[in-house]
Amino acid sequence: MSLLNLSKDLLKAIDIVIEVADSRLPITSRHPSIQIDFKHKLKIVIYAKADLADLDKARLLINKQEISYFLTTKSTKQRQKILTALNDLGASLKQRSLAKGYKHGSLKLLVVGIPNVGKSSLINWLIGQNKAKVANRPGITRAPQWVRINPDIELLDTPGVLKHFKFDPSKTTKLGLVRLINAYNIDELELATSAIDFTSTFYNESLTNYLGANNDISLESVAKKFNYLKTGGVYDLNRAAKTFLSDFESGKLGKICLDIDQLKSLADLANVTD
Ligand SMILES: Nc1nc2c(ncn2[C@@H]2O[C@H](COP(=O)(O)OP(=O)(O)OP(=O)(O)O)[C@@H](O)[C@H]2O)c(=O)[nH]1
Ligand SMILES: [Mg+2]
Repeated sequence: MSLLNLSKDLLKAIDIVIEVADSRLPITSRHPSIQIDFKHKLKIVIYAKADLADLDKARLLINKQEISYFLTTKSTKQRQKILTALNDLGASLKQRSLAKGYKHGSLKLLVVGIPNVGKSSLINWLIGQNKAKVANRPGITRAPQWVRINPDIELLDTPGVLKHFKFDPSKTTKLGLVRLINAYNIDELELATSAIDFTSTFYNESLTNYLGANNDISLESVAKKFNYLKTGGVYDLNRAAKTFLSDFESGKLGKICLDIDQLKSLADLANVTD
């Protein structure tokens, strides 16, 4: 049984697996077991939320051996290109089946990925209608649901499943920062401090623009910027943390690549192998 508890017959019927990941986390948002669970299926990786990502960095971090696309469902610009690619793949699979002597019905695609990466949004974007339920928190799609794109292609939307995986703390923080896991057990002040540290290390200019040039880089400066005061005149750091996390996640600090630290590891690796 695969991680999604799909039946063997259903799995057998699937022609292509579309793994959805987040463009801001091209490494960390990849599902830990999809490579193993679907190793014999044709796979496409869609890096969604490209409108929020520092794509120059993100593109350096992906596996070039895979068929992959960066896209945003906030614009229809790339929709036709993706539909054409799916149709072409479908046509070649159909031809292969016919050559082997059996009939191939409509192309069946399985959409999988960790929670909240944008699986249902991608499906709605492809069909041009809001059929799959979408919201900005993990756990929205509860059960697999078939959606037809056109007479030739059907998609199976699935819930983001991550139950049995334990990530190391740095990965949990990264996923929590872009709301791909519920970060309830991570302290909000701690998470916001990580967001500030990350931004000041890798996107310092954006942070300075956000805070105003004369402010220190701290949560207190965020509270100052918004004039968040508690009774007694002390800065309300919890409120500042909430605002900063929301602004960070929604792109108000600019386009980011949260796996940017992995570029250094790649560069180190290149130096070793040189
Ligand atoms: N900015 C931006 N937001 C997006 C994009 N795609 C999806 N979102 C937002 O991401 C959030 C999650 O989207 P969903 O489509 O519900 O994600 P999901 O992977 O189906 O989530 P689960 O069903 O909970 O696993 C929603 O708030 C979407 O509006 C995108 O390309 N750009
Ligand atoms: Mg969903």
